[in-house]
Amino acid sequence: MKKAVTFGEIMLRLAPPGFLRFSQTNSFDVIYGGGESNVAVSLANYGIDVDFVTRLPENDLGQCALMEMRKRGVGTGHIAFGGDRLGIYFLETGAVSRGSKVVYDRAHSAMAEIKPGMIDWEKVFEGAEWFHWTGITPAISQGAADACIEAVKVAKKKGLTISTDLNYRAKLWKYGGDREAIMTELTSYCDIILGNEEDAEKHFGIKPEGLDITTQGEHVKAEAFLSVCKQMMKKFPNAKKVITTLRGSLSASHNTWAGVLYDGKSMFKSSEYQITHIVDRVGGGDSFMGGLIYGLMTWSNDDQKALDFAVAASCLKHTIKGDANLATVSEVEKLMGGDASGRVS
Ligand code: KDG
Repeated sequence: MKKAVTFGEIMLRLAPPGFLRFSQTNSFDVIYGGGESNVAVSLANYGIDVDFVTRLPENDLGQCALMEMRKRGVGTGHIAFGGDRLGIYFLETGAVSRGSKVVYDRAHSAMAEIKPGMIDWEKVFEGAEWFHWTGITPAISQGAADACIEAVKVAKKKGLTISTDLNYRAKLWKYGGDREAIMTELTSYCDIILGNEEDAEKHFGIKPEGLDITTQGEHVKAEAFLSVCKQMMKKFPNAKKVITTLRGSLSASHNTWAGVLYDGKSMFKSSEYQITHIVDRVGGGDSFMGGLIYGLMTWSNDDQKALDFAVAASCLKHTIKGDANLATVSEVEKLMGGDASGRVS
């Protein structure tokens, strides 16, 4: 069976039930989430042998996060233990004209205090063919950034395919790390780079040419995104594929296409879906990434199919409560097999 590894922080998500505001609620719904654990759950659901690597505190909350991963079929054999706390994030779910709110409580978490040398990457990558990290991990702390650099170096040496979701998080990067330098170094090891136009601009100053996307919204042209992909490939010549998604497209409540994939020669444009009823939009990008990794691992010669699988997987995620996508391959394929512009309700 094909084996993949993801590396990052899993957090406790505490959200007021329904659409209550923080100031109204007397209780929180408990869910676990994190960009890289969400991708691991997607891959496990699709039948990929996947390990999630992180650092957890040796207390009951760390144990709960560990059990959550095990319950979802994700390998936990290389998780490090130590430190005092599990990261938490609070989520107030918004509505169409009132955005959701996220409050992080993850400073000094076990994962934020990880350091190089705490994970035996040679062992982790034995038998693995894919390694995935995201821009969230180096944003947590210098130690997490250094551990991520250590991981990509070993993954590269061992010949794994390395992917990233650039995942710019405005509320992180508070520890004083040089974001552009760190992200440039890490991304230079990647074969597959995913990001939206905000990620490309904030991390690398790359903007779509010839179009003001802030005024164009969803009518933005695929060619503008192709220009982002081309600039990214120029900056990161090791990359084999760059995928640029339209910000908000993976969580939008209207008709939209999600983005383009560029392999250095051809551009593939994603299919279009209408999400008519959103249950939970958190993790839309991670479910896209999980679908994309599965698609590229499964149909190595069919980028269009991999992209279409990723978009359909992301659409289905919006019908599922929680950060992680619990849709199955057959559910995603059923949606892909429908009308070219499908409908999820
Ligand atoms: O992509 C979804 C993630 O943002 C969510 O699961 C929480 O990892 C998270 C983060 O750092 O925001």
